[in-house]
Amino acid sequence: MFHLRTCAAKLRPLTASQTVRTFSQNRPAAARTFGQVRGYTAPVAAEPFLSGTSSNYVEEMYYAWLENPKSVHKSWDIFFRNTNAGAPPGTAYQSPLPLSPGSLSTVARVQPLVEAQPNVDKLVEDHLAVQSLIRAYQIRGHHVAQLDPLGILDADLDSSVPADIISSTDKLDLAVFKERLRMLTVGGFYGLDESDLDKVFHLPTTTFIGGQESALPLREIIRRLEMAYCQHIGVEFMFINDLEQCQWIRQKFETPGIMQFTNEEKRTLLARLVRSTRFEDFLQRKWSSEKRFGLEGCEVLIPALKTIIDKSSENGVDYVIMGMPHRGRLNVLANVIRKELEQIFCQFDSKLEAADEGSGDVKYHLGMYHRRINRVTDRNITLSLVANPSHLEAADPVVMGKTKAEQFYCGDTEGKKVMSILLHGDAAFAGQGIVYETFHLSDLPSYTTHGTVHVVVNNQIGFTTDPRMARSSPYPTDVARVVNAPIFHVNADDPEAVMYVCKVAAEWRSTFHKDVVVDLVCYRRNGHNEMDEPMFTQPLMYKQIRKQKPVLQKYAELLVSQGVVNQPEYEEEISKYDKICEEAFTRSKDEKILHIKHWLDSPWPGFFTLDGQPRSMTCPPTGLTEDILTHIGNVASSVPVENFTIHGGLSRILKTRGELVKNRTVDWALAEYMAFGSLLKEGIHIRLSGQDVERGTFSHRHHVLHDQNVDKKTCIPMNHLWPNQAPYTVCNSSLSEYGVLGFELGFAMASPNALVLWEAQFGDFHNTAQCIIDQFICPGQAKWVRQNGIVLLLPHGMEGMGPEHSSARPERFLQMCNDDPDVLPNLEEANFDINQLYDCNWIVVNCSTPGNFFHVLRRQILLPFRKPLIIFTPKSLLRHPEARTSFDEMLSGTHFQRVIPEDGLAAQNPANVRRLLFCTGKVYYDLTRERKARGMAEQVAITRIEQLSPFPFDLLLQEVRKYPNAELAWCQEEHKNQGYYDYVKPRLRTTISRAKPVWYAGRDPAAAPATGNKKTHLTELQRLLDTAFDLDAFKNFS
Ligand SMILES: Cc1ncc(C[n+]2csc(CCOP(=O)(O)OP(=O)(O)O)c2C)c(N)n1
Ligand SMILES: [Mg+2]
Repeated sequence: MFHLRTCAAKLRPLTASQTVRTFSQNRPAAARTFGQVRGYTAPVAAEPFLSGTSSNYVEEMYYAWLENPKSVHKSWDIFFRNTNAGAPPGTAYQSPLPLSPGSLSTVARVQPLVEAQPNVDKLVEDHLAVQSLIRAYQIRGHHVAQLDPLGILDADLDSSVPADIISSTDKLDLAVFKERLRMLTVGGFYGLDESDLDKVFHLPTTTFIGGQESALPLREIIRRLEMAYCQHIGVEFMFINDLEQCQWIRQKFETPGIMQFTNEEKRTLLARLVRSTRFEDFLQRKWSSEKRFGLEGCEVLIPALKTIIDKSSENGVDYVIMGMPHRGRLNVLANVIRKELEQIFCQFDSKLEAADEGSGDVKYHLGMYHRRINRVTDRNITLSLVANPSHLEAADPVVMGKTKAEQFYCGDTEGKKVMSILLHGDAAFAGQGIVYETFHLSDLPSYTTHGTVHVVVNNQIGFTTDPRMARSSPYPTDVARVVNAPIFHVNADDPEAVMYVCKVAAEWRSTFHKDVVVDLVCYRRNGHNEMDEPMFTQPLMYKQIRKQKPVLQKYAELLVSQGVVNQPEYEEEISKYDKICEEAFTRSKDEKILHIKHWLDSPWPGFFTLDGQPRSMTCPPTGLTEDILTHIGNVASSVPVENFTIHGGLSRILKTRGELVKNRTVDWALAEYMAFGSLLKEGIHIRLSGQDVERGTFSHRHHVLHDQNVDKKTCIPMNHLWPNQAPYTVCNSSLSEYGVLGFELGFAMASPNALVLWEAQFGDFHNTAQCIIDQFICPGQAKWVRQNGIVLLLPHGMEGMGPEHSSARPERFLQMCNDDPDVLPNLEEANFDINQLYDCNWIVVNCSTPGNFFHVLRRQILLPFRKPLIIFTPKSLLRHPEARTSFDEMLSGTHFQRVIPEDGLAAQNPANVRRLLFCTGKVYYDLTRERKARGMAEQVAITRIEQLSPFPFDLLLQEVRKYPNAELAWCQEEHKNQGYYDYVKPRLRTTISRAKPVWYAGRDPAAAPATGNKKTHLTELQRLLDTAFDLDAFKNFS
């Protein structure tokens, strides 16, 4: 009786047809399940015809019925159906039919009770409850997983405990499982009670906890969910909007027994932990007072990265580009990228001199590039760690851009061969907005790298700041949810759990080509650096840390206890690596000089000579033949021949372009077209990126034509210029400056044979990308001996549009130029102009003509080296009728003019010239208009400085000498404390050996870049023009 009722209770939630299918396939499993519930104690004495001795018989009947309901007598069939459907005790049984053929009423009497079953509601409710319970674990299980090796914060700042799956905050106490079970059931959240624990429930298709079984007792369901979601791995993924992806993850974490490692794998893991741990120990022993930002407390990072790389290599990746902050960087260089140890150790020697040009950087910022065989997969693998500044997370978009470029150059359109891994600190990952900007690039067609694996060294502290004061989100990784990236939190003191999530992360990336995050919840054994005292600020945490056994020791003990290794083998592994370190240390003493070049993250093979020098120190002329100019001009003014409806307004613009070509002239847009189109012909890839660049903020460019009737039907004529031309990429970016400029800088790092341009919507917006400019573009070569030819197009000009859209802040770029204002260089030197360019940290220009803009873009590629190029570009000049250039100034033999000298009446009779005005950019047109209006063409000469930096001392000296009787003045439309004045004035004075004053005609100093009042703007302009042409203006100052 007792036992049978157990059967009935267990059967209840299943329908006969379902059980037949499942149980007949898995008879042994079913039998095992059956056995587990024998102890069930529900009151079941209600079936009058059953006794304890008949239970075996009933059980047999039951199995037979499961196999085939027709194989048992009809009365048994009805009985099992009824009990299965939840018939209350005593009602499931109905007497067999009489032997004589029955009347109709008899037949009616033996109809199964199922349809009329009163407990159907309960049955459905229980089933739904179990499904909800499973879902609750999938969604919130990570909140109760044991993630924190210290058992203090548990990585999850959301202190509320999910009412449906947890009862205690003491997550390290294994007894919690029992307690949770009790809370779940007794008065629990889902209306289940303790008596339901041994009932068997059919599992939904959205779980894999059943393994081969499709039904399990509730107790086992909960146990398995606990195993999958509440141990050392916390999986956050249920926010992902894609069912297939969710199923994939569930399968990876729920399938019973899926987390298995061979002994070989365990030994490899131990060996990697040995290296990681002993490397830091070695540095600590040798240089105990040096900052190295050691990995102690997260030693598992090294095997974690190696696992990601191994698995990715196995899946076809042969180039991994990495970016990481300070923490554990030396260890990664040594043990992941395999930089020679002596090269690392000699960085600690303060007596070594630097061998290369440049000022260098501290050892924990340097990059690296290395090609080797992956020992696990036996495949070639190239690893590159991008050099980075101190600014945390700033390298993220740079790594992405470099990855995109490497994918582009090897035709890897799906990211199967090249991938990136980004490492983060917990505080920085949560705090820095650039992380968010970078995530938003991850799925954009022209920016995607088809998935990045993010690894967070979550030591639960940022310098001295507790996470509770450092972020508002429960986890430091919540930012990744925005792109539906799964997040695997893992207790870093469980190396096997870490290895498992790293494998899954790599598989995820190679399956779905989307970002994924591994959150290594660990601790920081020392202070922020090795000199810091952490007890000042985190006393309790550090008391716990002092008690914490190192992970290597814990894991070694585990493997010894499992018999996977023995103690001598383990000790041998340690002394082997210690010996390697000692030998390298001895060799490092032979190093006489430091070579920063050894730390280059992006070599450009073939571009330089073998010893890293430019192949020449000349630059060919940048002009083109008339045919080429005409051909590009024609294409630039064309529309697709067939089936393409172009906007009427645009066709007028293109027609006007056609007219310009016919007249052999170019405006700004056409000049840019000519430069791009010709470089594409020469095999140079061009990539123009930024907000709204396809059309151009000022609607002048129109590089992408849109069919007016068909969505997404576009044409990029630039890509149809020449047979076998290089591809042209023009892409509207997300509304980000920091992220996108960083990305383009990274793209430009990969190859010298591409013109990579970033255009700001208005020049001043570059200030939200200041970190990329200050930390990478300006000093990049000096710090990391790495050249970069990125071009910044910064719309600039005082046009009465208010303070925000006027200034690209030229003063900032000029202030950061490395040429000496007080020293006149040797102007007689051969190739003075090229040498000057070679020595500068970046080139700053403000072109006043389209033709010069064309030349400077082409020069950027024809130079035998690469320097960043900052161009202040015009707004109103884009359509100014005088801002045109004839083909004649762009033909073969012509070149970029660093200075455009006066060529009017004043130049014909220079001795009569009373004033030589120097200026740059658009104000030139205001000045010439005013000069004309005042009839002063003979008295005032106007010379344009087109290349501000490096400063064209040579050409300007010629200009000054030409006008011996002229006083000199610098004229700018910007305010005096802004613009170019502070840069130009001392250099002009140096040019003339301080023989004359250099006067100023321009706006007064101001806090804002421009007035918001149109009238004031015009008054200021008139005033500066008055000063420029008032020949007595400076009399009283002389
Ligand atoms: C953008 C930026 N702001 C501030 C700092 C100064 N700083 C250096 S390390 C650090 C704490 C970083 O904490 P976390 O990201 O958790 O990395 P951890 O040092 O703990 O590995 C801070 C604030 C910096 N390097 N970069
Ligand atoms: Mg931290």
